[in-house]
Amino acid sequence: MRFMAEINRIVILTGAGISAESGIDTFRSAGGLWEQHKVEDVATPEGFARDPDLVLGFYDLRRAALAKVKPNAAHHALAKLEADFSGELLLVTQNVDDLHERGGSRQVLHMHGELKSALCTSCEIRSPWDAPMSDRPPCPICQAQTLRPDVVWFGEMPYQMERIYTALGSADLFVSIGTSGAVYPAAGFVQEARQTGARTLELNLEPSDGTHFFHEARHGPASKLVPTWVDEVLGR
Ligand code: BV8
Repeated sequence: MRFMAEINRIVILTGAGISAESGIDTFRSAGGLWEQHKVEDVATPEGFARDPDLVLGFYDLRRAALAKVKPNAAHHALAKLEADFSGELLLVTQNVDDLHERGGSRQVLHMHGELKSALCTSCEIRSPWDAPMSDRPPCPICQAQTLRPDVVWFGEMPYQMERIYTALGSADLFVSIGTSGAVYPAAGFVQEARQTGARTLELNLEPSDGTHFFHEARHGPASKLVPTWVDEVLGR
């Protein structure tokens, strides 16, 4: 790792692996979410149009499960980094859970949306949401019974891409935590960062699909790797 004093602007990308030790299923490991359901049935606009009850039920279960899990040491370490790091930090997550926020992070960019948010397909306004949608509750804004999970499905544009690319363009360190590097555009962020001269570090249980793009890769559980790395950055 380059001498820490030169690190002023960090971009972090997290994926399902950072929440695995909290008890939330990842997508592509054995028994993961994509083994229980076909992606095209539950994570595409076409699947939602075809069978809205199946999709609303899938997200209702995942939303309800949040009450039974809690942040782990990796989430808490990133919150400590946000509080104590004197430079600029952008935390981008592909996760739709709220464990970063419950772990103490105050600025979290959910590029694939959030379970605890509802998007109305009539007025297109987002509202904080923590209840089921299968019973077609009315939109808090326009009352239409047309709420959908505020998550980015395959074929849909992830959120705040402009802001992410701007941050990648001026980062001096990009860290990828707990993601398989299987889904774009997130999987391409490491290459964006390298093009602008950033150092790149992968913290993951095992080598990801894009591990060869990283200057450095450390493999092991996030609850061990992330606190150690945060202490390094904070010079502890
Ligand atoms: C888009 C919904 C364009 C919410 C998800 C080429 C270029 C660009 C796009 C494409 C392309 N080819 C295909 C595409 C389209 C597609 C895509 O990438 N497909 C893939 C499958 C090839 N991408 C899209 O459709 C994206 N949109 O491109 O729009 C566009 C342009 C113009 C106009 C309109 C549109 C949208 C992608 C978002 C899809 N939504 N989820 C939800 O239900 O959660 S994706 C889903 O997979 C998750 O959101 C997650 O973000 C994503 C990646 O999964 P990971 O988080 O990495 O989880 P995974 O299980 O895969 O891996 C976990 C990792 O953790 C593993 O490596 C494991 O080893 C590690 N791990 C496990 N335990 C631990 C651990 N690590 C540390 N500690 C542990 N304890």
